[in-house]
Amino acid sequence: MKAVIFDLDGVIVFTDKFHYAAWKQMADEMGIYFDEQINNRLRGVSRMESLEIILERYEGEALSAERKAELAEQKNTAYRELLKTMTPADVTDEVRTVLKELRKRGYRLAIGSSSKNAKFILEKVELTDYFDAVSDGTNITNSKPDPEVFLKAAEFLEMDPAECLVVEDAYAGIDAAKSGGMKAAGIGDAFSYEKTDYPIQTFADLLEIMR
Ligand code: B16
Ligand code: MG
Repeated sequence: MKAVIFDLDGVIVFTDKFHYAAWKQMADEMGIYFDEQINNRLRGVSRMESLEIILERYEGEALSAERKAELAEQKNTAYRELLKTMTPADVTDEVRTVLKELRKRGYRLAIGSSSKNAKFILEKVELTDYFDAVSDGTNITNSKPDPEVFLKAAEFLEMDPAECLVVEDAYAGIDAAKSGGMKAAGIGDAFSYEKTDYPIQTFADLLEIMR
């Protein structure tokens, strides 16, 4: 393997608490039940698909496509306000050290995130320069478990998918990596997923895989 493609939320940073707070605000206003458990199902899932999951509990009149777009926009505005509070301290020393070491070893590094806010987050935590490429929600039409976001990342890096390791926390992300012909390391939730090639307990375990 010659390159590593990292998922962002749940691997490099932990923005799920902000997603939760922003969706919760929208759900409360709409009178929709929403809790942390439902929020877990939104991991790695696109914004509009996340909205559909939340709307499973909606009991009012059918919503038009325009209204749904409006709700997603309302959530994103609240979410971006929360993202503004992020600083370099939101990335652990372990993550920074491992990224630097992988680069030193000659690996090409990319981000493969479903988020349309990925570049904004990388700027806030001052990680932009650590990556050779960013593939995110702004350059794809199909989100995870479709492999598009990772295939694009490989393309941006000028690598063959078989030369890439994907690091993911979500089942949908592991599925995406595997159907794209890549190897997958699973952290957090994805640690115990049977499709994960390399279960990792901590980020630093990557240094054992990528020798
Ligand atoms: P946005 P990842 C994903 O990021 C999040 O895990 C998921 O909860 C979110 O809905 C999705 O990005 C879209 O985010 O609304 O910012 O475009 O894990 O793929 O880095
Ligand atoms: Mg994730």
